[in-house]
Amino acid sequence: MAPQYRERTFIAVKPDGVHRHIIGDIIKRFEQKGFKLVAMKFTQADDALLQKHYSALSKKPFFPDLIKYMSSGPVCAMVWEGLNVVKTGRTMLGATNPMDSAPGTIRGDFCVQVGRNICHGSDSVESANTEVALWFKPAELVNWDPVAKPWVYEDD
Ligand code: IDP
Repeated sequence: MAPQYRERTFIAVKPDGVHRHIIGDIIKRFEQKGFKLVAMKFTQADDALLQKHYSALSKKPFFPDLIKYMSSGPVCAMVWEGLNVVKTGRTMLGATNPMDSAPGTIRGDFCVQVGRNICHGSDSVESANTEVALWFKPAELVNWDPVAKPWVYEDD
């Protein structure tokens, strides 16, 4: 498969999304779009993992609350693959603050406040690679080709 179709992003349903039973809706949107699930785990993240994951935000005033929120319950961590999946995944999630997220986006449709915005998505290819490696072992990433592949991609 051509390398541009192999781009990967890290998507996680946050504890509020889990408690509110929105895991299925989020998976459904990525599946319907045509992206391919490569890895998924239901897990309770510890503070050490979350501090690494959000290290770029460690100086923000909301950082302690963010770690508390993200460690307060299970998350559904996933890796999705496909053409332009990082940028498209962010578009599907909507703006960080649900007050600014357009209707039709995941955050625009399912949540209200920035500190309870139900879903994470990598913001660049570089951070996606870092996040995938932080949350998953290489052996947990499944290599497979969906039978629908030629119905999603023109030339592969
Ligand atoms: P992103 O999740 O859309 O990439 P970031 O700026 O990286 O946005 O922030 C990470 C997470 O931190 C957000 O998704 C949200 O849960 C939380 N967050 C961001 N800004 C605020 C804030 O102003 N107050 C409370 N929580 C915030």
